[in-house]
Amino acid sequence: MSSGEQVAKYDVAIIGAGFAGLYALHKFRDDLGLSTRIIEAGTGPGGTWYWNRYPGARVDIPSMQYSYQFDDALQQEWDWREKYAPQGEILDYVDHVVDRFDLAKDIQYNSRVRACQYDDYTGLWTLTLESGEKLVARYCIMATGCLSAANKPRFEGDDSFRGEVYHTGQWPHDGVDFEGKTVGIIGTGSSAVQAIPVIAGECKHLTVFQRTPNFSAPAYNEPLDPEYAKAVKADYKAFRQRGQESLVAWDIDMNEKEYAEMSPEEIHACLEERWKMGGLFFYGTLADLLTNQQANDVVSDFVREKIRSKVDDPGIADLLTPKTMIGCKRICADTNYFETYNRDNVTLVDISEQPISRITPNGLEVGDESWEFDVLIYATGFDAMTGSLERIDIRGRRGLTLKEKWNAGPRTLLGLQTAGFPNMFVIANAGSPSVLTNMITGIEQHIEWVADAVRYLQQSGLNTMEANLEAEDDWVDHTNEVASETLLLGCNSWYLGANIPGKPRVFMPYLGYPDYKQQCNEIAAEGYKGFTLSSTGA
Ligand code: NA7
Repeated sequence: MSSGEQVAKYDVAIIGAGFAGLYALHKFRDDLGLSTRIIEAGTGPGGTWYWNRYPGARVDIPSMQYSYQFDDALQQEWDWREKYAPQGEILDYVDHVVDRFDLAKDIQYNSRVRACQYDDYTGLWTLTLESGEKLVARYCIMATGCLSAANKPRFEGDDSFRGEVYHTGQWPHDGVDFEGKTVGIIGTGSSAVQAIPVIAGECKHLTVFQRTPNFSAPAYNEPLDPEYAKAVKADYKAFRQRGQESLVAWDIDMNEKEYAEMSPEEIHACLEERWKMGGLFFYGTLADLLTNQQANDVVSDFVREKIRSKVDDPGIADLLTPKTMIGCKRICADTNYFETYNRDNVTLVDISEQPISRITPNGLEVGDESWEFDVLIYATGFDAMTGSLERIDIRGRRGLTLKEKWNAGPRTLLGLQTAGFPNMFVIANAGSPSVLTNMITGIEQHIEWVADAVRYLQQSGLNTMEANLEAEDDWVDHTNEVASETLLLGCNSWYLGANIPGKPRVFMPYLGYPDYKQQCNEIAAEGYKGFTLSSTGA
């Protein structure tokens, strides 16, 4: 930094203007009275919902629950239009929140953070933007999201394709006109499951390249029943409380009985009933769905049968039927996904044994077969959770990089801090329930915990908080132990980093929101046990 250079100074710098960053700004600026700035790469707020504009994008948690609960007036005044809000409606809500809490004036858009460097002597973080601009802050809030770093696998010849190329996670703001066009899509994860039925209805022909079929339950999306919304609003507190007590941080109306406690007839009736509830409610079938192989098998087989019954061609039905356990990856919530393969203008190509060989100027090749199209869509997901953090050059004490520190997988205490990186707080990412829950509820819990911690520091005349290595090691062991009690380690998912070649195989999220929250509260009550609180710099 040259001596005459003007560098803006803040108490708190927040990276990302998604749900986490926006609430953090409100909390730190308006409740704690700290000078706070959000740096955001996009041209508007919304995070994941700003980028993921692909056709059919919508939330898979009911809108009445996928929203902030920190302000009762906000939840009373907002009216959701659909049971599962589409991407545009979620952005409307985000805009409303930005206006209501006057957040825009402290958000710097169009600014991607290239590096964050901690100074051991001053205890301050310097953020360097891609433009070269720098800013300094004592607290650094990484609200960078879990599904932000798009994964675009490289294939031989991938620059040679002459048509239009898109990634579902970086969709153009003006949309894509598919009329009269032939389209190829790689991937059949949640994004593709939502996009495929819509694109098939708009384009001339759609070819789907599938490596692994996915479990999906119908969403039964519809306009939100105003009477239902009214009833929820009449006692929103109790409704939210049920979410707070749930394993996944939203009211899923969980069946509390395990496999062994029910007769086969009862299980079947329960499965049919859950299928009618649809979407992620299907996680609530049996209490031991993710911990008992027998329970999982019976639920998996039920959904496999449902899938087969929807697809006319038995060969295609077979390809679309998942062989893995249900819940290995997040169950998708779809609208006519499997039925779309009954259309004349849709072709399914199995690439499970013979991967894509190369991209060509007109399409792609799989072994000896070539496929041609005008538009190529990568629905290939994300370098989930850690990806968005590791794309920033983050350096903590004595220049230690986060990348080096997390070389063998993310290491955190409560998912909130990592030793060697004082005053850096990571929101809803690896080491916390995050993606296994209602993200917004998890985010609010995190921000409130961090804000309380900063308030505690201030009241104690201190300004620095850092996870202790030993406590962090214990947390990593505990997170692994919790995951090892489930079936989730035995199959491939992005929870384990398995979708990114070379990424360490570590189960990243923490399973169990209420337990997690209780541990956070206990640690705070014990004066932030496991963290070192101190004073650094002036
Ligand atoms: P996902 O769920 O990670 O899905 C990505 C899809 O892309 C999946 O079907 C992958 O197959 C496929 N893929 C990835 N790389 C390749 C290559 N190299 N070749 C062929 N196919 C590939 O991402 P989404 O965006 O759909 O969903 C992300 C989350 O958003 C989701 O979990 C919800 O929480 C919401 P694979 O399964 O790896 O064989």
